[in-house]
Amino acid sequence: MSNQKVEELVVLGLGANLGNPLRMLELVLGEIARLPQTVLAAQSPFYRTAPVDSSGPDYVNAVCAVKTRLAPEALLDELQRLENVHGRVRPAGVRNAPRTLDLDILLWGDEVICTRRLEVPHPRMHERAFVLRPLLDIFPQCSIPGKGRAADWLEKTLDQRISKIVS
Ligand code: A4P
Ligand code: MG
Repeated sequence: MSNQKVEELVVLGLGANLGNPLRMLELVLGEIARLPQTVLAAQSPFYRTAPVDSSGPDYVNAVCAVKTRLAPEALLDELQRLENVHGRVRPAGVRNAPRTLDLDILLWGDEVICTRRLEVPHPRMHERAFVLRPLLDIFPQCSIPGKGRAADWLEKTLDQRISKIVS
């Protein structure tokens, strides 16, 4: 894929490290595929990853790409609803607390979005192997608006432990 082809594609990041993270991500991918006005276009392999600026057990992470007619904040509403349905708790004052499910909007085509509720590209995605590895699996030429080639950023994350889950 090239950026030109996927301009309308929205890339989502999925992560979990409480409960049964792999099962959770499999389940939620099915739910994302059934969101209104939304089609699941691609999904990455699953990865086991060490917590980055977080605590608790290893995470399972993946990314997926959707085509959607929802507006960005309407999609965010749907993703937060899924997080809540699956028992996401946000302990007051704890940054990056362990979680049953985290759904982030990573990319919205080549757009830059900055509202009170939403920052896209996700401001930390380029520093994280748990985003970059699965992103490059489904989108090898990916360029992050304002940051450049995702592959170049991945080279800077070699200290972050990550391994593909082979099923
Ligand atoms: N928000 C702003 N921009 C966005 C966006 N692009 N996508 C706002 C989603 N939400 C966005 O999010 C807090 C607020 O961010 C939301 O209300 C929304 O309006 P949250 O999901 O409640 O909190 P969070 O997940 O702790 O924040 P965030 O920014 O997603 O955290 P990070 O920085 O992504 O860190 N280590 C491993 N190995 N794997 C992980 O998945 N995840 C984190 C989360 C840390 N370490 C990790 C992992
Ligand atoms: Mg989040």
